[in-house]
Amino acid sequence: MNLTERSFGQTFTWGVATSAYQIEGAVAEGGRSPSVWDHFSQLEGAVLNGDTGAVACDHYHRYLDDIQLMVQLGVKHYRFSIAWSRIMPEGRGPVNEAGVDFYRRLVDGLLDHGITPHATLFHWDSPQALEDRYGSWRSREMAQDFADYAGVVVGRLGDRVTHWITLNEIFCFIHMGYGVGDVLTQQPRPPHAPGTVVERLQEVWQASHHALLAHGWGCQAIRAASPQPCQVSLVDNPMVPVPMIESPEHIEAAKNAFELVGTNGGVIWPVLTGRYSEKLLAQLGEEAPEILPGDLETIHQPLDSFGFNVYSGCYVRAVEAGSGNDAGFEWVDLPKGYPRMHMPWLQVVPEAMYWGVRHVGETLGRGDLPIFVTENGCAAQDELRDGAVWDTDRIFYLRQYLRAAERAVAEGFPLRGYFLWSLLDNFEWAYGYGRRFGIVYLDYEDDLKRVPKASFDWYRECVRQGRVV
Ligand code: GCO
Repeated sequence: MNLTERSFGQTFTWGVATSAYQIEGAVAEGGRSPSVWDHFSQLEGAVLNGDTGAVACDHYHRYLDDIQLMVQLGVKHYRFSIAWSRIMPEGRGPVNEAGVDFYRRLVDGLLDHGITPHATLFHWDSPQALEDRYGSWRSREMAQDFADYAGVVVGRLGDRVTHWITLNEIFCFIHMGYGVGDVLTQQPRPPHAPGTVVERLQEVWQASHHALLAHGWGCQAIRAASPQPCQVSLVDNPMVPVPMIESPEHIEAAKNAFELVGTNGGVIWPVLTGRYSEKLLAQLGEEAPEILPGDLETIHQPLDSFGFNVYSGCYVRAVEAGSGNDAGFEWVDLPKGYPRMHMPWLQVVPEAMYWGVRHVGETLGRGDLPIFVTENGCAAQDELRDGAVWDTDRIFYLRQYLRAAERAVAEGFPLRGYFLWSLLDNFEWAYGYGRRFGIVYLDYEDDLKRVPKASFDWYRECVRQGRVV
């Protein structure tokens, strides 16, 4: 490969990503009502150091400065999320126009600088009012309320925004937000909001099914409300089985694993194929969700692209002959010294970028669907020294993943864009501000001053040259 050519081509979408609760702050301003994350983060022990998103990066007030950072970075695309409880404080019914106006100002600021907005309608911060009303995703009503909310937003911003994402990562807000345990004591509390303990796994999968319905009805609401042609997608973080060695038998094993690992068979299978994985349903048995007639057709909406969030992966190998293992794959446990970034689950597995794209195309048979990496990045132990952060470890991580993305593009897979997670250090959910994912350092000790890291300069050069540097 000629090292100077734009290996990602001229039309590749280079961007950065954030989410509302993680960066906005101003949680009680402009008519916003509490979200489940406002409530959850105030619970004793829920978030490291008792951190909350009350102030976060103060993006609500500093969004023009942050847009200037994107201009400096040279990106033309920005993925952010809209806080449902800024738009509809009760979760349904009355619309808070001041909340809409904030996003109108943000979007106009982006467009004024030639940056295309990509709006995620739900990135976990649903109104606490709906948790109080019917237990959020435990109720099928949540799906309809989400669709109504989506219609309200698109009806007001659809003249400016043409790239819409329904939900971000069902696994995280359902399968980490609801857990099986002692309902009376609500222990063990799940690590994500709403942090609800249920009696049976079936209740978790039923909530997951309601989220899929929200995606389906949400797609329909977006298309009905948009005043112009628009792009609609789902963002998910499927677990990615990576062959330990790229040989036919281990590749076959990875393909066998894709359907059964994590929640893939219960999320991207129904969304992208119109059916739950039969193998998963067989495994779940009585714990499977109740699927009403028409549900699968609702869930399986035509999409303009798939948003793929990728951070790590899992290695698999071929089954030993005569082992009696009929799953068609074996897990390869990571040795304790395996390279990892600053999160317990963030093992460095760059091939997950390539195999995730390939599995969606080949294993799932959706080679027709454009894919955007809507999140990739890492937490690192950044240190501000003499006004600089030389995060060469983050550059190492990102360079390896982007090289794997380059391979997917070179092999003809429909990878069309990359959004780095994240523009700013921000509220990292249960880890609060104790984990830094940004390419811009937030100085929490000095008025949230923004300090571009070395990775910011590196990413700017990748974007400028259209390749991995
Ligand atoms: C996710 C979320 C982000 C996280 C990021 C790092 O993928 O979990 O979309 O909000 O902050 O991934 O964990």
